[in-house]
Amino acid sequence: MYMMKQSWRWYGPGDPVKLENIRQAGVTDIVTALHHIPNGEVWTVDEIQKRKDECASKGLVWSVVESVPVHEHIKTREGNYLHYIENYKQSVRNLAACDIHVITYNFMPVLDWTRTDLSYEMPDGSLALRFEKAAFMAFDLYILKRPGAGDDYTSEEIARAKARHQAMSPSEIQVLTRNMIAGLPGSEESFTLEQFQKELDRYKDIDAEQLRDNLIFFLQQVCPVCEEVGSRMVIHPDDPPYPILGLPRIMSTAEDFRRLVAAVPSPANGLNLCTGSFGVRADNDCPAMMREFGDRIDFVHLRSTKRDADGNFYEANLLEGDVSVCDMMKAMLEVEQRRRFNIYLRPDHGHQMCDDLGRKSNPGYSCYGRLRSLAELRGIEYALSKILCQK
Ligand code: DNO
Repeated sequence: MYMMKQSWRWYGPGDPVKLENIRQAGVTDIVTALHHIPNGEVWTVDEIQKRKDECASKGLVWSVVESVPVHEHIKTREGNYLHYIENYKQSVRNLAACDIHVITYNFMPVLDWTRTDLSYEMPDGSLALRFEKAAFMAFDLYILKRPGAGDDYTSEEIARAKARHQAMSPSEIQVLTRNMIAGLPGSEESFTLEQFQKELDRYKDIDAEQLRDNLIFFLQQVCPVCEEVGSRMVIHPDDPPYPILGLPRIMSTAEDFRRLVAAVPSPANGLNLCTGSFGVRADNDCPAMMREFGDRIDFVHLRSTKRDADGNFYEANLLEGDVSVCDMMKAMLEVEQRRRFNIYLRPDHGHQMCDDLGRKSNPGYSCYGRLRSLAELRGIEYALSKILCQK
């Protein structure tokens, strides 16, 4: 039977979670990136191999990249974008030379994933990541003071944001600002408020259709190289999956990926199905997406958010959120048997809990919470595989 390859995101030598601990979590594969190489530069075979060897020395295989970042000039198609695309192709070739063939990337303008609160206390005392709509709007309207922001919200929302802002202490404002723009782990950029507004301004004339065209252009250049070396680009969805701060978003729904495949049918055009990101929208059905796009999904992030009617969401215990993890795992197992392929699966953001509380960690990427999720996923897979075998 084809089972998932259990993998774990590791931020490299500076990650407080060590490779030894990861091995004890029972995973076989590492998901990582060369975060020390500036965005846009080529990843050399030497640097890639060095990291690979480090993983191998602890009995682990680096098999998935998350991410080779896409330079902002490629997203806006200006400046040195052609040069950056050439560099990207070379990194793809070099990764393949080191036997790494799954490459995660995203096409979110300016910001990668976004949360307002990195330590939202759960009833059991563990800490979760949260997106609070009123705090987010307060940041946009009253802290960043983005020109035109008022047009993006209803008057009721503006009133909520205003009340929320007025109730914030200076230190709360500082923390919120840092969470929004200082870059969460994996984002390759961090900004001051002024720099941030300048970055947003670069997208003034780029709407969703233009951004989509730029993504298509990028893939048209990179996919042929991937085909040559047997690799696949897997796009990570927008998080949260809708436009924010006046920026366009183009990978938020099944229809977005359908359109991308229609424009770039290359088999190298793949999806990193992140149930946590897509799952924030009630109209995204993750197991159905797995069944529809399964041939192009080599890598899955498993986590589950809980949303409410006010547009807030928090990252719930894996089995208690809005996404049906069991249905998702079943769809994955079925795709694996059909494709005769082992999908790479990693537990995504876990709660900060147990000994990780009070210890420095990358938000969402402390050890115990992910260990808990992985154990649950492994149990579900084990049980489902037994049932499927009996049929
Ligand atoms: C957040 C991550 C994202 C993801 C990138 C992929 O935890 O899932 O930062 O790595 O969007 O390019």
